[in-house]
Amino acid sequence: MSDKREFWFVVGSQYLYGEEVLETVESRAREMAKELSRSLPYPLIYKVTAKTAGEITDVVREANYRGECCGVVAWCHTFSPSKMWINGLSALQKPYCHLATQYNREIPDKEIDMDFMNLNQAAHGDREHGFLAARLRMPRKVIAGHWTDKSVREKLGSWMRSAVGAAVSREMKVMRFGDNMREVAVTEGDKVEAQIKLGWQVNTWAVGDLVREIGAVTEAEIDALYDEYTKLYDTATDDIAAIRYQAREEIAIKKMLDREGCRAFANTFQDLYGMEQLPGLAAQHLMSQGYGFGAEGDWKVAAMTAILKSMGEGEKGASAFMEDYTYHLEEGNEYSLGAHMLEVCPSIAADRPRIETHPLGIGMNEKDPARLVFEGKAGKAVVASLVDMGGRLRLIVQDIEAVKPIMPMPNLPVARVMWRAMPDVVTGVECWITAGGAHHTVLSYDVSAEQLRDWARMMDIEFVHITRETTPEKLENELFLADLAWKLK
Ligand SMILES: [Mn+2]
Repeated sequence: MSDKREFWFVVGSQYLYGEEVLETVESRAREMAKELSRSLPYPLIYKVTAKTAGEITDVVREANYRGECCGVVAWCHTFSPSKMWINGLSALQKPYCHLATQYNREIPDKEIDMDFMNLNQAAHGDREHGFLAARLRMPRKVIAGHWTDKSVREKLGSWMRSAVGAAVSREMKVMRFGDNMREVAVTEGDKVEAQIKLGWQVNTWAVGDLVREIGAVTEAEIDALYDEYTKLYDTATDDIAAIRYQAREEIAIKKMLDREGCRAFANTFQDLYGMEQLPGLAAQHLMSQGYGFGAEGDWKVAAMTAILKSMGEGEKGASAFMEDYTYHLEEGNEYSLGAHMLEVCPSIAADRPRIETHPLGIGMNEKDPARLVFEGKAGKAVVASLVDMGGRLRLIVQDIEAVKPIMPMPNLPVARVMWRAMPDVVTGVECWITAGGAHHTVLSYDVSAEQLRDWARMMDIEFVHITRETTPEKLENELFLADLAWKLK
């Protein structure tokens, strides 16, 4: 994993205007990068005022090579003939954003003359630059507006987070304990395709190795993590031994993940050989630290959970492994209830979670697993599902409005989130099922659909967005055309 992350600012110009203009362009570009960095989630580093094909190729080679460079932001202060960009941009392997801005906000009525026009012609230069990227069919983000505008900084910051998600994806290693749940289709997928497209290294480790690691955890290690649990969560059980066993599991899983550089893991209740409990609290507390998790062997949702977390605040944002469980279909007052057998991340909790222990009806549990129970936050969110369509990956994102659960459900022994899918619950379900979306998703309050669209573009995979405006008819047509387009690609 790369600890340092930054973005590079490359400004287009040419030698036509003379030294003085180029010096002005450079000093302004430095000022802009410095000022923008103050309100962006990652630093924007000024690199070069590009005047030749050689300079552009050099900076692109460097950007490709440097692990800390998560993307390139380009802007043309003056006209910058774009044939000089062909060799460089053709070689670019990092996410690319075209910031179509200009240094001055307003046209200076009295001062404007031909010197001003030559220096400040981004409207002209950015069109030339945009044509070339279009001609190269380059995946890119275009952001327009004055560089000091809040909306421009927010868009750029949001794109940066998507690019960090792309970097995390390329570094992703997923640890699998056990195979997929028997007979389940949607959690399957082509791991070679996932590595080619997304960079994920998805491999398996023996449950027996984990059991040995669990056995080697010391009481002192458990004491320390148990203390942390009690600081963060209320204890609503007398079964302290069950909580301590979850701590033991968490420590063992974390050691194995960190030793192998894995940022996500998947397990299955059908293969817990030698373990007393399905990891519940253990998986939940690991997720709160930024690790991804997928149940029933779902390595795709495990990696996606880690990626969406990395795109949020502090690279471990409010995103959680989620499952659509059951509906409330009261006419005019419909909701989805999301939960899981145990493993929902407490980063999405509305209040302080409680640790509870309850029997678990299915799986290999010898003892009642400890888990965190809480209600999810209210607010706008998305659910995202990555499915393997055979020959390509499809990311399906649906806008949702989470609410405080409309009933207490005192006998439900797991964390729960209640929401209304867009455009409405019933149509939303029709659209989701039409698109082939899974029951497992990542639910995120931190990551927007636009960020996921940017991420899907960076990874060159299909993106389907179900919004307030989506109808089953339009969606069906869109999926049909996309299917043809992706087969031709
Ligand atoms: Mn599940």
